[in-house]
Amino acid sequence: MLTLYHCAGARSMRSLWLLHEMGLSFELKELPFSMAGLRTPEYLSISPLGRVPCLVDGEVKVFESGAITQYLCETYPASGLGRGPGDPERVDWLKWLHYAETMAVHGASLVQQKVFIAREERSPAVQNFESRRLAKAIEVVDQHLAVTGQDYLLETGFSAVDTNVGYSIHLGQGFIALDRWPHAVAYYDRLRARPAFQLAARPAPMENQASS
Ligand SMILES: N[C@@H](CCC(=O)N[C@@H](CS)C(=O)NCC(=O)O)C(=O)O
Repeated sequence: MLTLYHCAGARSMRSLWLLHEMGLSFELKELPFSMAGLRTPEYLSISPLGRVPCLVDGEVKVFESGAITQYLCETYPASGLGRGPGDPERVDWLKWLHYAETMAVHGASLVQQKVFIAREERSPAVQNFESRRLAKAIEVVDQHLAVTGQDYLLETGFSAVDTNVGYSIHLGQGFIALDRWPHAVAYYDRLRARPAFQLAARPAPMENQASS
């Protein structure tokens, strides 16, 4: 049985979205997004920094959302959402998988700057800098889609890397209006229309919530 540790709206949404896209059955443990919720001895034994996501598959414990994407695609290949060694799209698949995190660090920094850090300690300079770097990162996706004319990141269509990059755009659009990038807007709309995205974006039902 697969178990995913998740906080609503966090990077674990990538893994939740992918699990739904793959049609795998899993148990969802939703944790409160707080020090108390994430730094319990039980959770730290699974995820050493006490962050989400973390996936447990029998004896296997995987943290890092990119690694979870790769693990799921390689261990449960039937969905066809991965691109393994030897596949002509392997390098592009890996590139976008890791690029997703390059994008997300700017969004995460903005979450800290605009939500978690005490008002008097927030820095307009850091907020400006991170916003500009996030904008550049979104522009790269927009330009890729414009030049290739593709609906998704890979030529052959939707794949797991769209869940990783798609989440980063989902996070980023909370801080930056996307309207200057029409191809990124169309891409985000396409992703949002997917039932699996909608399942991952909604709050977890009570019976799926972890007791800790
Ligand atoms: N690179 C990691 C980042 C994990 C991460 O920082 N997750 C955030 C949520 S988006 C978290 O758990 N934050 C809680 C904390 O830092 O205490 C991944 O992609 O899984």
